[in-house]
Order: sequence, then C-alpha cells, then structure tokens
Amino acid sequence: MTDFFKDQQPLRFDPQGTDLCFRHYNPDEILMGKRMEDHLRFAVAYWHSFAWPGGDPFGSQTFDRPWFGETMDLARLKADVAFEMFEILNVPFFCWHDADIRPEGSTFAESRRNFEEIIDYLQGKMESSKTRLLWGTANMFSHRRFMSGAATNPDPEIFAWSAATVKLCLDATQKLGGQNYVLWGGREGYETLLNTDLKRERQQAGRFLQMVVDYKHKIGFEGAILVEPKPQEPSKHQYDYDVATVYGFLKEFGLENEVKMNIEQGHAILAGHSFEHELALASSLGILGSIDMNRNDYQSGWDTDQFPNNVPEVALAYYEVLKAGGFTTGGTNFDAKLRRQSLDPVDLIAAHAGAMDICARGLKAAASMLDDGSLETMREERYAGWNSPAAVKMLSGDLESAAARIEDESLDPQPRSGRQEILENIVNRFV
Ligand code: XLS
Ligand code: NI
Ligand code: NI
Repeated sequence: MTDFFKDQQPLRFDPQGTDLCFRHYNPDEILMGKRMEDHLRFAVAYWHSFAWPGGDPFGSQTFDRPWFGETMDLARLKADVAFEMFEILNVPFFCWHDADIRPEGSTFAESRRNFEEIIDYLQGKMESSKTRLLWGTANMFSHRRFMSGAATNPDPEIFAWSAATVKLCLDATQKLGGQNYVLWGGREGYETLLNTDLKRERQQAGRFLQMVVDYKHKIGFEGAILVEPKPQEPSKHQYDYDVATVYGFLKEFGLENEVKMNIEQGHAILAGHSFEHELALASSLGILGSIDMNRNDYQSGWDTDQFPNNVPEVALAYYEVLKAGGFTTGGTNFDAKLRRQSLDPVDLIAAHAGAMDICARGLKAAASMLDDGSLETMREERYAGWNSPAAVKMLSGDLESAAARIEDESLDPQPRSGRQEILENIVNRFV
C-alpha cells in the first residue's frame, strides 16, 4: 500500500449519503436485464489521472505527485497508486498510452524494455485486482519526433517508428487481455496546407491502418480496433474529423468491417455536432465501439476534458448506446482530467465518483425512456407511411415510376407536425 490516498476506503453505494460515496451508481442494480456495471463498463484513463502534470498554455505543472519523474521505480509507484484508486472506485477497467506508464528511454530499444517491464508489472497487479484493460493505445503526438505526424509524417522513418510503436502497444494490449485497441491521430493532420501533400498523407494513413488490421489478425488479437475521431487540436486540421469522415476513409481503404469508433463527447462538440449525433450515426453505420466520456467548456472552444456533469446530455448519449444494443467490447472511459487547481488526492476520487453517478443517472433515464417507449413509438409513427406497399415498391423502382405516382394517383401530400416540443417534454419526464 502507498499512503497517497491515506486510509480512503472503497466507496460504498448509499443513496442518502452526504459524504464521499455513490448515490446513484449501484453496480448490481439490474436495468433492462443487465447489471449497471456491465452496462456502463467504466474505465479510468491513466494519462489524465496519473500522468498529466496540470499544465495549461500559460502555466506548467501544478500537481505535485510523488511518482512524477522518469524512472522505473516511479513508474511502479504510479501503477501502485493507480490500482489503489481502481479499488477505491471499484472500476472494472482502465486504459493507457505507452508513454503514460513507462519512462521514455534514450533509444527505442530502451523505451521498449521499460515498457515491457511495466506491462509485466501491470499484469502482476491485475492478478489481484478486478480491473481489466479496456484498451491500450500509443502516444504518437507528445514527443517532438511526432510533431509532423506519425503515420502521415513526411519522413518515412517516422512511419517506421510509428509501426514499431503500435506493434509494441498492440502486443502489450493483447498480453493484458485488452478488449480494444484505440488509434487517435492527434497529429495525423496538418498545420498548413502550404507544406502538406494531403493526398499522400491520407494514403499513408490508410495503408498504416490496413497494416494494423492485418497485424491484429496475424497475432489473433480478439479485441476491436477503434479509431477515435477529432476535428482538430493539436493539429489545425485532423484527418479523422468526425464519424462521417472516418467512415468515408474506412470505405476508401476497405476497412469498414474491421474498424469501429471510439467516440468522445468533447470531440463531437469540437466538430460542431452533439455527442448523441456522433453515437447515432456510428450506430446506424454499424461502427459504434466505445465512448470517451467527458465534457467541454462550451465557452472556451477547447477540448477541456472535464468530467461529465450534465445528466440530460449523458442520458441522450446512453439512449443511443442502449438502442444500439449496448456495449460489447466497448465501455465508458473517463477521458477527463481534474481542473489544475484541484490538487488533493481526494479530488481525483470525487471527480470519478461524481462522474460515475452522473453516468448512472443518465443510464437510468435512458433505460426508462426506452421502457416507456413513447419516443420510439412517435418516431415510428412519423415514418409509418413507408410501410405501405406503394412506398415499398417505389423504393425498388426507378425515378420515372416514382414521379408518375403524383399525377396517376392524384397525390396531394400534407405537412405534418414534427412534434419536437412534445418529444422534448417526454424526455424531461425522465431526466
Ligand atoms: C485527445 C484524445 C486522447 C485519446 C487517446 O484528445 O481524446 O486522449 O483518447 O489517445
Ligand atoms: Ni480528447
Ligand atoms: Ni479520447
């Protein structure tokens, strides 16, 4: 035991509690025939909680964690504290980047040895913990070698470095029984078109993803490969802009049946969408994989990665997840960080506990909305005309026969209400 969280006991579920506890998240509560824990599949993100120093564009480190520093002993201490927090929160999953868990070496080989040693250490910790790996990923955006991209870099040697990095991370994800492998292309984009061969870079990205998928099959990794869309930041323009863009990209490279999406609330907002839009679209395309749960500050226009605290928003997100049949390999990863003034260890616990409660409330509201059924009934009614034999026939016919219907059948279609306010009132009965 470290003494970082002092004598903090695992949080209990107490609906009336006024101290640090879960008031809504009850892992064993059954909703739609499934335990709440198995619906939500919470994960802690190693990078925000244990690796991020608390900097912003105007100031550097504010957190003073005893494990900060680039040594193996400190990396092990960080892992010890992480697993203590997983136990306090009773979370079933965690996620990492290679750079979060190991010190950077002076050569690739040294970084690899550090990484492999820490992976063994994590494997040991997982033997006495319930917490599994939701996904692993490679950080190919922080080190200066990646400043012009990873797979899309103008320098082919960086492409090779990226291949070595992803291979290592995918091997480690498989070793730890990870349920997914994520690729977020933070610098797979450009700063200026003036120095960018857009066509070539997209081809490199497509080829890279094909190689990753081939390798996944070669080693028999059973998890899902997930791409995480984001429109910009840190690059001015990111190629994996949003779900629709990534789907077009996957089709172009023949990967639409191989790769799914990891959708993040804040990235959806940055792309000018709502979270539920991105989820609904991915679900309609059959590529909904997992979610990164967080929220942006709506005034700042940055990816502020705050913990979620808006039940109506979260409810509409889980409504889409539940309608899609729920998570299979995916889950709810808190890709969220403390505010940089939240210095105390207890702030880390409170942030996650509050977010887990918000998600539980959202999930319960979503399940009630589905159970009530009015929303889906009204949606079906809106399209009921399409069930008529004439409409079914029209869709398999040609433009001329569809056109002929207007005069042949003397059609005179009348506008009907979209009933938006009534639908919103229904939602408000549950959130
Ligand atoms: C950054 C991304 C990142 C990914 C993993 O905006 O959300 O944290 O989830 O590389
Ligand atoms: Ni993000
Ligand atoms: Ni993310």
